Amino acid sequence: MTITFYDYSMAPSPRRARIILAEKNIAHESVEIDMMKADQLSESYRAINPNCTIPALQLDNGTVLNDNASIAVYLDEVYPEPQLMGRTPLEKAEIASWNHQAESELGAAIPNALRNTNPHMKDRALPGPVNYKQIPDLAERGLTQIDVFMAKLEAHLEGREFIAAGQLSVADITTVCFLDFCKVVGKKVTDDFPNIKRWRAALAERPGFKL
Ligand SMILES: N[C@@H](CCC(=O)N[C@@H](CS)C(=O)NCC(=O)O)C(=O)O
Repeated sequence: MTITFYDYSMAPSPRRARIILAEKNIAHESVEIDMMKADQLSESYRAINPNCTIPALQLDNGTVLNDNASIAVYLDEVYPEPQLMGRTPLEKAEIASWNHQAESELGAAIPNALRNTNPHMKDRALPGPVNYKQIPDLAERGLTQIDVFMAKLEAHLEGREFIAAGQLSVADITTVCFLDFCKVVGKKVTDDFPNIKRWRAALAERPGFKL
């Protein structure tokens, strides 16, 4: 049995795991779960990942890891080169902190901005098996949060090649995936953010980030 990666090429969350698989050069098969056809809510995918979210990773022993948090931890332990979550306690702490900030401040802001007004996402304000009503005010707050995060990241990247611990890490991967996806809500990295542009351009040279 091989490792099977449940992916959706258009979405930012599976891209995070896709880049980790590429950076570590891990052999796997990919299965596309087409969100445009609501495949993530199908009975067959629900049996794999009851959270109805993408990504999921089925290991060669059949175990399914059903979110980025578990996939990143598992892959970094079992395929330690390159180490993407830090080696020393302080490196691990710094990377975890920035990964969390990227998820909770940027990653959460984009779906809030996207899903709370879009008529195609009526009652789908949050991913997952439960339907939630839209709250339009959250869309406005999400757009503001994106601006605030970009300003914080710009200041943080002054004089830094990577976001945390002086090395490529999941913090860079998470942040790139969500920053690139900001275009869906009309936000992009402008010339006002030279440090973010420099950091993003350097990462673009890595094959995994072209995926
Ligand atoms: N905590 C999850 C969140 C994943 C997530 O929200 N994925 C989105 C795609 S970017 C999804 O599956 N959405 C399903 C939906 O909108 O119904 C993780 O990062 O693994």
